[in-house]
Amino acid sequence: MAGTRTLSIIKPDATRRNLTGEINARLEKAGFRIIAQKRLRMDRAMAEKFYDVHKERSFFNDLCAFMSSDPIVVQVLECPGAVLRYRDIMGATNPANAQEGTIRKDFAESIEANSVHGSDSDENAAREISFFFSEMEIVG
Ligand code: DGI
Repeated sequence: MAGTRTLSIIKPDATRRNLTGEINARLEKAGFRIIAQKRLRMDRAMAEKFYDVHKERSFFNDLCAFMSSDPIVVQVLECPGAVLRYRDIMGATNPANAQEGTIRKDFAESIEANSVHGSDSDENAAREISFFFSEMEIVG
């Protein structure tokens, strides 16, 4: 079996700094297959819908403004145990707390502009993947 899936987003701070290729190289070296990928710009309403679970949080408005401030690259990643594996190589939400060698430790600018998103459970991965992709666009 090829593994399970997670939803990844290369965030606006990373696309602005031309880091898409570097992040993709890390993902592939870590054993992920990028089985779907597209670049798009979310509008504010789309960001609010995607982050609906955070709507009561103090940072919700800032987060939605940031995520719609520039293009993002959304991806479906596949490998055994994809959700946990990606959380591992992504690093802690706040780059100040992220382990050496993680994507956020090496690239994130702040707790908000933290370069990448990864789903936090298989259930959320399925929901987030279908938010951005149809099954036809995912080629394993
Ligand atoms: O799953 P994560 O992205 O690691 O973290 P999360 O699901 O708790 O939060 C989602 C995003 O919201 C996170 O990547 C950046 C932003 N965020 C989280 N906590 C804070 C925050 N933004 C600000 N400005 N302040 C926070 O405390």
